[in-house]
Amino acid sequence: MFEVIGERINTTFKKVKAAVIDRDGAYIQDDVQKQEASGATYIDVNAGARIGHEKEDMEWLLKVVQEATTLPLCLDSPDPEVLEMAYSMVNTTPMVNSISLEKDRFEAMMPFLKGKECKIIALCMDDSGMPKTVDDIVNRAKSIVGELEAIGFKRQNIYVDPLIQPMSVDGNNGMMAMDAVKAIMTELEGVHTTGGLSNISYGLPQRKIINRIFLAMMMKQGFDSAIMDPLDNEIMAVVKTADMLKGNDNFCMNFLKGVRAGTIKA
Ligand code: THG
Repeated sequence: MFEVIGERINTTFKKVKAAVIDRDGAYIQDDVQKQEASGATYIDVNAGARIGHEKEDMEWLLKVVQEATTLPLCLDSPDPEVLEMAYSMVNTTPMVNSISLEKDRFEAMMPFLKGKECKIIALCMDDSGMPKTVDDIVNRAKSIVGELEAIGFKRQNIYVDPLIQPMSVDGNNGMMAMDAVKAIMTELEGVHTTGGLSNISYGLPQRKIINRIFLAMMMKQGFDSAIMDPLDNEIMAVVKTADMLKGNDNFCMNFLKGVRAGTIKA
């Protein structure tokens, strides 16, 4: 099944940031419930935007979010200390977002992850920066998956993030991500792939149409999860329709259910 990681509880959104500053739990809980009702299977929680307050904001958000849903959470921080605190607070096995090959982050995360029960997002990032070629991405994926397997992680619990970069920055970024996903899903059979879908459209107008079509193209390559906005009905229709076209929907039952519910329409 395609996993929809709802991206909306993130303090880069002005309204979320304001709600966090005001400790307005009702706003956060309403948003979480809307994401769940729209088909999110994980709720991403990111408190990174208020510099110096990330830990306390994350702690408050996790308490408030878990009062509103039993969905598993995607704990989103570059800071291993914040992730450890967040891990200790969750009621359901989470997705930890993320680990990378950057030395400081890798060395802090590995001892913490050893023996833990969780899913993990592995970024194809190292100290030399963002990947520049498909080979960069795939080599980093192999290296980080190997390291995680060595401490006991099963491939089914590893979500490789190829790092989707904007088309407005380089016209090759779309094909680079698509080719990388295909190679990762073939050469590291059993892992999942995920990533911040809307990165692709950053800096361009009409972002939603770009995100929707890119998702369909990525799903063709085996992309089986995304950090995205589940309140965009059209992109949720893309998820169900692409899954159906890939043959993952017995007798097109889910597609037909969506049509009858009115959520898939042309
Ligand atoms: N990979 C992984 N995790 C990630 C990302 C990724 N987590 C964060 C991000 N990328 C995915 N989540 C978001 C959240 C918000 C937005 C985009 C991706 C977003 N924010 C508005 C903006 O920046 O324009 C905020 C402005 C507003 O509307 O208030 O679009 O790639 N593993």
